[in-house]
Amino acid sequence: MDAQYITSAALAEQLPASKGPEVAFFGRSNVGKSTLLNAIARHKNLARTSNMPGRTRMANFFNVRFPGGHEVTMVDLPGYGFAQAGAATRKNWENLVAAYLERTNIKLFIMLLDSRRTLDDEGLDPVDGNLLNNLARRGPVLLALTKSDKLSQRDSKRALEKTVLAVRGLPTVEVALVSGEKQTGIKEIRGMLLAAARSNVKSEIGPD
Ligand SMILES: Nc1nc2c(ncn2[C@@H]2O[C@H](COP(=O)(O)OP(=O)(O)OP(=O)(O)O)[C@@H](O)[C@H]2O)c(=O)[nH]1
Ligand SMILES: [Mg+2]
Repeated sequence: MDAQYITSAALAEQLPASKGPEVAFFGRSNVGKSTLLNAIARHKNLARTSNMPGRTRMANFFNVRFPGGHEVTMVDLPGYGFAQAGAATRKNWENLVAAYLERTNIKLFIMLLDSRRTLDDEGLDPVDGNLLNNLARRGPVLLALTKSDKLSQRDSKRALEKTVLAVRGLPTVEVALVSGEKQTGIKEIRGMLLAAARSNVKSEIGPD
């Protein structure tokens, strides 16, 4: 598959017009969104990664094209929950995300959570929980537990089990362990992207 940067939007008004199926990536600052996007695209630097939380303040759009021509857009939404972010930054995030969620061409939400957090905490914290509920109401969600390479096999299994329990009331949510570093779960996500890309194919039977 082939991936290419299209454009970025800092404000709702800058969002590009909907064009074909999209897969949207959500998650806290520093959770590993850009790293995951790069791993999916087999590209070292498609989406910029950094050690500085809050680096990506824009929604970034990337076009993915599979052999055979099916296409899907990956959308890297700005990270949330950055402790030092002020009220204005938070408001801007809310506006941008609310405008983005108006789109009807989103086939799948991929929400990232740090696998170590889900291991420590009792359930999801309210900020993550609210976003997950909101996304799960709108469509299928893959809850991706990131940086699983930082946990032992035993602990990552526990993190997965705890998270599955925490979301058992949400039928549209699926949970998986991922690691951009170790390529865990990446093949499966590529498969989901291809399914989203294919969903765009118009039925050959029916009125024209
Ligand atoms: N060990 C390990 N480190 C990771 C993984 N994914 C990301 N990281 C590290 O976590 C830090 C943040 O990663 P990013 O991909 O930039 O995170 P982000 O979610 O895009 O962050 P913002 O754009 O600021 O919202 C970087 O130092 C990455 O190298 C992973 O799977 N394993
Ligand atoms: Mg990023």
